[in-house]
Amino acid sequence: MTEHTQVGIVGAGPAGLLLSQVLHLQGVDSIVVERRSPEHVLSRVRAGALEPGMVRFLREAGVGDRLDREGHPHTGFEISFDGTRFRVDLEELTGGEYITIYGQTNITEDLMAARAALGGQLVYEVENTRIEDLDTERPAIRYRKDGSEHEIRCDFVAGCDGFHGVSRPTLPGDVLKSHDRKYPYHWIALLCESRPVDKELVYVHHPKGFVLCSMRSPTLSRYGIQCETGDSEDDWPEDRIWQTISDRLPPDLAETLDTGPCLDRNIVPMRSFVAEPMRFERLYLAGDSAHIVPPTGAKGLNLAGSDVYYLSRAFVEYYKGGRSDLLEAYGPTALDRVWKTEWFSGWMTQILHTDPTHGPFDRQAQIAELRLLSQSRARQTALAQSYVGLPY
Ligand code: RFL
Ligand code: PHB
Repeated sequence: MTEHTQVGIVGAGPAGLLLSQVLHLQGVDSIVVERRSPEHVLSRVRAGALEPGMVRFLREAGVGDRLDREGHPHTGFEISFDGTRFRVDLEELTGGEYITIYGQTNITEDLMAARAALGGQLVYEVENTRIEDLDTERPAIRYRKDGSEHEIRCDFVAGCDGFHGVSRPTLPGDVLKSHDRKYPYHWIALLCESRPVDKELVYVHHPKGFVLCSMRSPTLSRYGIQCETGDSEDDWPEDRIWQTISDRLPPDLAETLDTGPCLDRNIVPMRSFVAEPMRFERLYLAGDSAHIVPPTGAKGLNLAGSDVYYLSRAFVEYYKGGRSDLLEAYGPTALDRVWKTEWFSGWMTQILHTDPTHGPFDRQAQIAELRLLSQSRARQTALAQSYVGLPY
């Protein structure tokens, strides 16, 4: 069966859903195809900290109501190292900006509900997705569903299918350039039924390894514990999780640490990755299909948001204003913000984790950098500006 639309979107994660929603509000048609079931997409916990730019964009997309009601504003966070702790006052250092804690699961749920309310076309549980005829005026997304072949003919394809999707590998080998950095440690990321250690996020540097203390609500805590690259979820039973967090926290926080059942645990490989170009013929990559950041700076979802912002503007200008310059500029515009954010996420990762390949010199230099950061308003201002996100 063949269907026709303006923009064919592969992937119904936050990038694909947000793109189809924003396009719809501007009168541009799309169809989204997704490999998994809606329940599976919603079961992925992942990100939680939203930049103010992302919050504004979600409101603009008509999915700001629950976010404004249930999201928690955070005007600062703490960094703990070498027996001391300091606060980075985001609001004061950036002239009033702050981040909002609101889970990716909620955003996805809100977007799914908004798409359904507006009659959005989403096809779940597709198999064998292929992107073809890119060198023609009407490329095709072909897939199998319920045992039969389907085809979507469109003007453009948006590849929003994450790191393991089919969009990026569709680019010819002599066009695609991949830039990759792997870190010699992973995280075990957890969502636990327990009181968060603090009102604000705490990033803990410790000789035995980093810990992120975050939260979703007053009774749900989110942790990221630095672990070894060979570890699996089975290596981390609950008693080991709580003992490790307690050992690495500063003593006053360890004393009041609340424990509870862990509802979700996931090994997260720490890597930085950028694919170039983000556009090839009529295929446009957005979100994790084009780039990955280590989770330390909380940027993965926010970067997917800025890609979708640039791409939706470009499609709308093309259809409404007959302009193709924004479509041509999409790759370089998005990549400029991606690379700056890659730099920040890599820096934040490297100052906070204990690198097993480091010798005594690098370890001392890392502590010196944290001391400089704790003492310098200029350095904290630079950190705060990147943490709340570059403007778009
Ligand atoms: P997603 O969310 O991966 O969605 C892509 C969607 O495409 C579907 N798909 C296909 N559909 C059709 N045909 C195919 N052939 C397909 N192949 C794949 C997938 O099923 C999926 O539904 O990418 P998107 O939309 O670009 O969104 C990006 C964010 O999800 C991502 O950047 C963040 O979640 C990254 N991330 C984190 N970011 C943060 O900012 N803070 C975090 O704490 C954080 N934790 C995480 C994370 C990513 C994780 N991964 C990738 C496993 C924790 C984990 C475990
Ligand atoms: C989260 O709450 O999931 C989170 C917060 C901050 C980070 C990474 C993840 O740096």
